[in-house]
Amino acid sequence: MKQRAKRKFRLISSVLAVLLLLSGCGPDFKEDNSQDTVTPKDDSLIVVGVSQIGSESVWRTANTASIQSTFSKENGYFLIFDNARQKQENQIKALRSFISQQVDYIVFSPIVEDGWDTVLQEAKDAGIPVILMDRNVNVKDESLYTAWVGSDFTEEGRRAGRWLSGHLAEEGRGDEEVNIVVLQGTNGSTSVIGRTKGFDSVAAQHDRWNILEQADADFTTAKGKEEMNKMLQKYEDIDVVVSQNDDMTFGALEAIQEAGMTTGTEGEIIVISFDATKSALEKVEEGIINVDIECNPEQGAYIEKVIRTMENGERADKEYFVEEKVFTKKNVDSVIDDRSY
Ligand code: GYE
Repeated sequence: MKQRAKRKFRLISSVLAVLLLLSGCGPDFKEDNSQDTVTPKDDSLIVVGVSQIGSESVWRTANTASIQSTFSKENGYFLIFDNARQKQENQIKALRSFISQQVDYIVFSPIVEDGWDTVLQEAKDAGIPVILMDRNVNVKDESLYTAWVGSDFTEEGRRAGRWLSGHLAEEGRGDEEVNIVVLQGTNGSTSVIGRTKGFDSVAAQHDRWNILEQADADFTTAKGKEEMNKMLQKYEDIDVVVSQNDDMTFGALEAIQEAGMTTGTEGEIIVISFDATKSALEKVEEGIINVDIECNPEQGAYIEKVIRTMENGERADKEYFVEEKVFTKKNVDSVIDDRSY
């Protein structure tokens, strides 16, 4: 049997086993049964197992949509999709299930950077290439994954810092003391590590920028609101909120409004956000959010390029950076109508 045909055979048997388990004839195999359980009829389909972090943000939902539309049957793929609901242990389980199903490729977005060596070694031993999407891993041996596709998070953080520096200078406030609070996303994730490092590197060049606190708000609106509320009670004079994604920004905006304060181009508090989803860009247009640092979730095509390269027997690059911009009131109109997420 050819390699792919062999894999298909194993896949069909494993999918049958999963179906049995899901029908109640065995232990609870998966928390999420969103994976496609239809066996591929066509042996030429490339089988891709995707482990997504969860659905914590609008960005994440758009990222999932990009994957699902790229790895379709029409495009020659058989997609097995698993939503890990914010748990690393669920991602590890999903990866192991992809390995036992002998998929052709594993694509996954690691929730945090640490803790992947063992399972990635298992994938490598099984001869299955792993492509990292969005976030990165911290592993001793980089050959444990084939390629990474995502954003330059450190540059995103620097962009936020550079924008703030330019904005304060434009307003003639370049010499003033500036009090900054930061809402951070999932602790230990690449996006948080990079954005924090990038912003901090610019802040370090400004003696009068005081970062009062960096609070962990998990990339969600509810936590963004909760942490912002606490900081508003703790600090009297907040000049800038740096919120590491739009979902947390929405929570922060609610908290600020409820506290009777204003934000944005004409307001008391400067708001810097990340992601640039449509609803946040509308707030940029209204002048409620000052600037949104784009993070591009449409990574499906980039990942497909990696797979096509490998299918052609060529070596893929180790890193692929997606394209991103910075949006303020001045240029937001150029993108807002075409934003699908
Ligand atoms: O900014 C946030 C999401 O890792 C880039 O994760 C991603 C981040 C994104 O939930 O909204």
